[in-house]
Amino acid sequence: MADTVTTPRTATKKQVARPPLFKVILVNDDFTPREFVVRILKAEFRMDEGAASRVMLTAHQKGSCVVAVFTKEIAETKATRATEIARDQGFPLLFTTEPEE
Ligand code: TYC
Repeated sequence: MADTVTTPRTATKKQVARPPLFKVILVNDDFTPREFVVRILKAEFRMDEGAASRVMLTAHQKGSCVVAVFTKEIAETKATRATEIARDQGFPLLFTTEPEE
């Protein structure tokens, strides 16, 4: 009896904890200069000129554009910070966040 070995009937799979991700979204407006949008994307989201210009143009033409994806707190911090920098310069530029499906 002491030697009885049992094998589990169900396979257990290791769950890797993956935090939910949030998108930072650039919202278009009619007032913020294109060059300023590109400058903020480069400075706050470490994008190069080409990537920043493409994201800016997509938001300009479609109304909004996903900038990047982060964990919740980082996405919110970056969106708030970038929006505040624009406010400080007198522009209504807005960055928002939303959960990734
Ligand atoms: N639409 C602005 C303009 O024509 C430029 C702009 C682009 C503003 C993207 C915001 O998220 C934005 N000057």
